[in-house]
Amino acid sequence: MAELKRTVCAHDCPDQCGMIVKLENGKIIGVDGDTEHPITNGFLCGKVKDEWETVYSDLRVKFPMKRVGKKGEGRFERISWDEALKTIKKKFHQTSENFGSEAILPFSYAGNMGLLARRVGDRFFYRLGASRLDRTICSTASEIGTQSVLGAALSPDWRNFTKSKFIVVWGGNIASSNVHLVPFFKKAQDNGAEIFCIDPQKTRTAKISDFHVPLRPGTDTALALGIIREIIKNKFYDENYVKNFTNGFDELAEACESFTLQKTSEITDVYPKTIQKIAKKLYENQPSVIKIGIGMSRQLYGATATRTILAIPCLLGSWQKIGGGATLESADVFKINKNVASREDLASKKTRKINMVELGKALTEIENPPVKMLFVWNSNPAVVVPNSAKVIQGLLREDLFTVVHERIFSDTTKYADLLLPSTIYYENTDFYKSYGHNFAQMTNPVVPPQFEAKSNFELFQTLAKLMDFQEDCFNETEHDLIKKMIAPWEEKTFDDFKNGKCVQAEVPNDFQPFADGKFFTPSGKAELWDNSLVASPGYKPSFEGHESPKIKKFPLQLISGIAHNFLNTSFGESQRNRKKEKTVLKIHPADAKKRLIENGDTVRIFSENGACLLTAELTEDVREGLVVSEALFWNEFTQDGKGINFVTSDKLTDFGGCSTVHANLVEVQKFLV
Ligand SMILES: Nc1nc2c(c(=O)[nH]1)N[C@H]1C(S)=C(S)[C@@H](COP(=O)(O)OP(=O)(O)OC[C@H]3O[C@@H](n4cnc5c(=O)[nH]c(N)nc54)[C@H](O)[C@@H]3O)O[C@H]1N2
Ligand SMILES: Nc1nc2c(c(=O)[nH]1)N[C@H]1C(S)=C(S)[C@@H](COP(=O)(O)OP(=O)(O)OC[C@H]3O[C@@H](n4cnc5c(=O)[nH]c(N)nc54)[C@H](O)[C@@H]3O)O[C@H]1N2
Ligand code: SF4
Ligand SMILES: [Mo]
Repeated sequence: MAELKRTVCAHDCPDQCGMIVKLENGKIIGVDGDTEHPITNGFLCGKVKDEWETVYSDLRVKFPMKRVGKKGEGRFERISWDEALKTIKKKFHQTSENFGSEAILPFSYAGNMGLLARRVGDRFFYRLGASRLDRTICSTASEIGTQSVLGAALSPDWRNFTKSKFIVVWGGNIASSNVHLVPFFKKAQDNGAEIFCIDPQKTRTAKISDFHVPLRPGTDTALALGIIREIIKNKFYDENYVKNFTNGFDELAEACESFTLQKTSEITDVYPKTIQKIAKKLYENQPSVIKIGIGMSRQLYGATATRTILAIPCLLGSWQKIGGGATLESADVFKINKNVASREDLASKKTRKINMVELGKALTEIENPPVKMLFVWNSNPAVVVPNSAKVIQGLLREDLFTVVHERIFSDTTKYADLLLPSTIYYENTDFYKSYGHNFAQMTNPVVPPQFEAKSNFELFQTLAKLMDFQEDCFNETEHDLIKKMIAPWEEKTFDDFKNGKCVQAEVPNDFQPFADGKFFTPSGKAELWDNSLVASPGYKPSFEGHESPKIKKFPLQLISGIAHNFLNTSFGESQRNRKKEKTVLKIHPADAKKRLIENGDTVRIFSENGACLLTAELTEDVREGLVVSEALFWNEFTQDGKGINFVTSDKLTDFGGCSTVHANLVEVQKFLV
């Protein structure tokens, strides 16, 4: 008899789908989208449909293991949990005694988005006195840009967008990265709304849009200022809203004054008429909404670009109509007490912070103390971190002791001295809040942990006991901690979550943040210009852009946006998914011709930083001067063992210390064997 159970897709995806899992004799036999989840609406993306098979497969790390081969070879021998834990304890003590506890570096990101899975490691490492990790690889530029204008990351309910009349998708490839937002936009389109897509490449999203605006990478601030100038010049802005609910209008008006249609067009390569058209449609076809991608902010001035774009709905007052405004992230709609999980108060001193984007440098350059022990979970740094050559050089160090807690054998596990088996989300109790929509959900295990796997939660509670940490929190169960985290909810309690159904944040169905003009900045107003968090929204040419002196030597701009059939590196383990993706470099035929490159040729792409081999795909989907390689193929499955992050740099954004994986000047040449 088949049995149905609920769970949540734990991948790092804003859709955070509710899932219905089908079991027979206690074993998973299939999954589907939850029809009762208003955003999932009964369908899952193609990536996740077969992922449950991994639960029972040999791709999994099933038991604790120790390295028997050379670092990087990936040869291991099974050991007991008891032996693994004793080794870890000894290494923690030895490292702390010989080099100080800051020689230990925790490294994790978002392999599993459960709040417990992501956060419980923090309390353990605070208590241990380890170095801290600044988790900046994805969205810190976008977040700081948002905070500076709005003071909170809030989104209108996605269902409102069926009522939108004009939609701009700005620097986000939602047809791949946010597939459950698309049906709401499509419905609007069916009702007559137009979708404009502002993206240097003709993505899947551009192809389902009515109009594609292929601007030059890194010039969004200039484009936004050009649009703002049109809005102000033509008095398209909402005078009342601006007067009552915003600060900095005069300064913004002055700053955009020089961004004439002509100048904006020269910088962005967008026709003056298109700039006028966007401004006019945003004003006339209200409710108008701008969907801002996170990807776009991984340019050198990504925080400034995000904040400048966000000034537009504040000028138009477009938040006021259902389906208007902007949508980026929704994290602040949930009243969650994260501190009870992270527990910074357990740290006896403030230890140094290491930016995760600079892992390569941290492992090869820093002293006092050098990193001697690396503890990785929930992440695949051998692939996801830019400047891979440095990262791998560090991971190969004989004097570095690396522990990796993973669900599958990955590129990173190859460098582990000690490998620990992690559960897969079907096996966990956890709590999930979307970062895109307004629903949260708790999960109960669908099946028990398979083999000898431990969840992140269980691992860190076990390690705390091993290290004799006496604080009460290390005896908490998952339910104890979830109850504490959701305590600030006013109307909902643990009982509302425990059956695993999705629960809406405490906002109405047709939630429109900022409709009432209430912003969450210190002044309570939308800050169009304030520079206390992010410098004033002025355009600066990017050192990795078309106005850089470097362009002579490296004339092409590389973007390595997301792949449709992977989720970062997840699903790269699946042959089925790998077959659907290609390790190609998309290049415009004119750029290929100049380099005597033909379709299907092996090419070498290189930057100041490093190089890798890809197969050329000649296509007009990328503009001249742009090349695109979709991320993130595992190093193992590339032609030369090098993924695209061997080319990208560890430069950081203007604010937020975020990665700049979409900002790279490169050159490409035919590879002759
Ligand atoms: N299928 C799939 N879905 C995913 C992921 C995945 O790997 N695969 N990853 C998940 C994660 S972790 C995240 S953070 C999100 C990311 O979701 P997105 O933000 O949609 O992803 P990106 O592809 O990084 O960037 C979006 C677009 O920005 C464009 N872009 C780059 N530079 C610029 C620029 O200067 N200006 C403008 N206007 N556009 C620019 C790129 O061409 C790209 O099409 O997706 C999540 N969903
Ligand atoms: N060039 C380039 N680089 C990029 C990007 C890009 O667009 N271009 N995107 C960047 C972005 S947006 C992000 S968010 C990062 C993503 O960086 P990561 O978060 O590191 O990437 P993932 O591949 O999502 O997940 C990492 C690993 O977590 C493991 N995992 C899953 N569940 C669990 C669990 O419960 N416990 C443990 N211990 N492990 C688990 C998975 O098996 C997987 O190997 O990459 C960044 N790197
Ligand atoms: S990866 Fe995203 S779209 Fe796919 S099932 Fe998971 S949450 Fe849904
Ligand atoms: Mo991300």
